Amino acid sequence: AALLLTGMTGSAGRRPPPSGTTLSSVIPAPAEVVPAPSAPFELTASTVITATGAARPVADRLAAALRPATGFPLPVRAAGSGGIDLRLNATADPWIGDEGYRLEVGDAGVALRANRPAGLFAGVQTVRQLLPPAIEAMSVRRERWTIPAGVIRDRPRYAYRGAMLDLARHFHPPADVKRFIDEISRFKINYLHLHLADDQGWRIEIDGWPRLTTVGGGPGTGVRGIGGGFLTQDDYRDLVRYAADRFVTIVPEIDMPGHVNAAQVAYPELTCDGVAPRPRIDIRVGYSSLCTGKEVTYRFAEDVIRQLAALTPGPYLHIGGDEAMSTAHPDYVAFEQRVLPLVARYGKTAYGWHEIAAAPAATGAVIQYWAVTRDRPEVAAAAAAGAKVVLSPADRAYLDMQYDLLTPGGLHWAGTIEVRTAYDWDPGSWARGVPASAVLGVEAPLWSETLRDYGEVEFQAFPRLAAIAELAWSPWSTHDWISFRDRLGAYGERWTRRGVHFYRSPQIRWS
Ligand code: TNX
Repeated sequence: AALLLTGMTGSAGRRPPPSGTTLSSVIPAPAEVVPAPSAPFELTASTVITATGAARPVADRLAAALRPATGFPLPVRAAGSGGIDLRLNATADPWIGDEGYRLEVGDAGVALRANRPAGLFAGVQTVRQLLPPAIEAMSVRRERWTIPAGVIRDRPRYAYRGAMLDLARHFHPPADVKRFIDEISRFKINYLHLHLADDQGWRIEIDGWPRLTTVGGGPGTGVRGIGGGFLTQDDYRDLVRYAADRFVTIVPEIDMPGHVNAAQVAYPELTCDGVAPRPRIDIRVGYSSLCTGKEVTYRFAEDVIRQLAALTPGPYLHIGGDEAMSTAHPDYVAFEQRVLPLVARYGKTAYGWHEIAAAPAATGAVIQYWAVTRDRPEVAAAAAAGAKVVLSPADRAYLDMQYDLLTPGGLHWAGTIEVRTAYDWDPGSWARGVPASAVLGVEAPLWSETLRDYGEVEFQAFPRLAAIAELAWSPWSTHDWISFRDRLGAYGERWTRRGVHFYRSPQIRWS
């Protein structure tokens, strides 16, 4: 089947790959890698990229990614040979599914095959990592642009591979969210959860409730004028489109019934006594609650859910539910029993932090497990009754935890999380009583109490997000700290070339 491997003799000795990049250098680790002992493929000034139909936009994106550093024209054509060929439905390989791909590289060409465009996009991310790190340069570099020969067959372990950005505690403008989408999509992350409202700020325009953003779009936990802002619904639609072009689905979250102080400052009728609380800029949690006995609460919740559902092409709508310490337990359960079904009424699957497992209606929901303990019997019970679980244990997956007590940003209430701690755990067997079959995926949340600018977002997210992405994509059989550590060390140069402000963990030998 190795159709493209024509150069088995001769040239291999004279034309070694110029970088240390091998077929096994990729993050997240592919499911199957079979290197070939032949010469690599070499991208040249005459290389053509070929694709038709729905493969075409993915091919265009690949060409655009490879042009700046190579300086080659890399035209995208319907037909041709000897170049990089992207094709859909050309393999009768159900194993790769909707998001997997098959990549074959020989000195005579590169063939990327998938069943769906999402699979081609994933394969393109692999191709980019197989080229020398200089491919990330913004201007032309002289380099041997080789791709090591062999075959990769790949598909994700989990359907849900997520990152979360908290826009409430500090607002981050759409341009920064887009840069974040660019970075996460390279690691085959396919969901971006946006935490759009909290005690300190409300960041998404809602028709009929204008004060949510005009009053609630303030500084959050920011100081000296930073931290404020909000997304109009048009901004939001534009982000949804931008993400979709990179096969990332946005998951909106409005946190209820706790974490609502900003909404109550704007609309005092959402409190039980009708008195507006003071705006909050501190980082405490657990003090606010919607008034679960008032009908206006449910009109508010329904307006928000209906509008977010209409803005969301993806399947999930997150309604928070965490740390409702100021809501009496029976009121909390009653609230969730009314609000969880509202999400379904507007055509979405409800998604919430693991506390929602206390409500019987959560059996139809996705539950986000953030506990630092591995024992949450109520989550196990909900999973047994049909709920799906996304793993985000705070002591492993929280990107806002400090790396160690000396690193500048972040908090440490769930401990410190060095790269190895973020990497060395198995989401498939983490939460006791939650069977592997109930695990929908893994998400790395980035809360933003301390994040004043995008550089600080990058510093908290990278390199740990690469570790979480590998847990979410790669089969457990590939899990290997030494291998990951070495691949990550080599990846560092790519972040450096892109100007990504990542944490140079002392656990890693950076290139
Ligand atoms: C807890 S964990 C929160 C957030 C904070 C975060 C800070 C969870 C679901 N809620 O409100 O931002 O800790 O690490």
